[in-house]
Amino acid sequence: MKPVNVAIIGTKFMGKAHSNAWTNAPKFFKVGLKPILKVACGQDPAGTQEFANNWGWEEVETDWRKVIERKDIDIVDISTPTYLHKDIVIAAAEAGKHIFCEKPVALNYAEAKAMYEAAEKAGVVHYLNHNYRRTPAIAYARQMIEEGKLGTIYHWRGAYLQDWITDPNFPLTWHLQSKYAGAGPHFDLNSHSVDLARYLVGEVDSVMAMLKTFITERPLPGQGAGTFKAGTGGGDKGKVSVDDAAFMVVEFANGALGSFEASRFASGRKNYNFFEIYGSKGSLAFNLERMNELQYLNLEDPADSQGFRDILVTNATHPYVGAWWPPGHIIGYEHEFTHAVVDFLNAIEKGTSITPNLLDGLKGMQILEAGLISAKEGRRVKVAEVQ
Ligand code: SOE
Repeated sequence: MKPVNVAIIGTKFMGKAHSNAWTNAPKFFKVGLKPILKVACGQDPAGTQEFANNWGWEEVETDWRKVIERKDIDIVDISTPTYLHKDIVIAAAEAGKHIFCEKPVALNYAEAKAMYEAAEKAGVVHYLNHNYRRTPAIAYARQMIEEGKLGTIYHWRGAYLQDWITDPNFPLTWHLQSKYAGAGPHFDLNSHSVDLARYLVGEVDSVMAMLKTFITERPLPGQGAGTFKAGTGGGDKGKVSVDDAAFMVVEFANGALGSFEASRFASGRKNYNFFEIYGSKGSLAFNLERMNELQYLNLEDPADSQGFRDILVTNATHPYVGAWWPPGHIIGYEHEFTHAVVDFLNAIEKGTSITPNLLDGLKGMQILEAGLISAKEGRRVKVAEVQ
């Protein structure tokens, strides 16, 4: 296995998920390239050192520009909050590094366009981490759709629901400020659902959306824009500048209709990434909180015994599963990231591209930005209006 040096920028939730994936990919899958966890970069020196010790990164750095300048780095993994994506991606591309970038792609369409163009110009492999495409049940859903099992698709019904900010005293972290996050669940969660809808149904032609912020002011965080620690700002509050919930209805280019619900105010729903697809020959339903299962209804089954069946997507013949455990020994969230790293390393080795990438990010952002315009102006917006 030829070694490739990886630098990771960002050491929080996604930094951990990605570190785990870089470590596990060559252990479970046959890959031609061996990722070397070379350098971890974070803003806080002590925290970054602890992160590096725990996950096996050889060195630490606190300035991402110094990481990009290093000649020995082949891959830059961007696990930072959204507002840093554009500058890091463009700098990494110009330095000829392959790019593994977290979602949502950027703060807006213009940034996403600049990022995509820089990566294409540099000829590097670029990947945007909409990890759910690599859930085996979802990859299998795509296979079933390609085999024609659903026939003509009529409806996409998607929902991505969470509840982690229902407490009005939850602090004003970076996720709740548009200058850091771009938007609320409309970008954080709808970006995932839009990516899955594009993957499974097709391109979106027009959008109507409504966004809502329920809690408009929140306690200032104790320290730094990204901390989850409770507010200690002596009662000071700041303005929430993103949505708390974002609902959209869309028409796909192929004529199907779709709906998307994204919310951080759905009490009891932790990471409820759900969709149903209805077609002329059958239907599919998926919920991430039961991620090893795919529900399938076949309209060719006899009417009296017809109904949704639960497919346990854990056979060696299902996508990615053969590398893990015997049938029925289920897998989890973190495996999606490992699958992404495997496909990314294979793309670099073979000199091919991988999806979703920065072009998918750009196309997804075009749909999300059409949603923002629709919500603001109260009208149906053609996706192509966003340029
Ligand atoms: C927080 O809302 C979050 O971590 C998202 O940012 C991720 O993309 C999603 O996979 C889980 O929830």
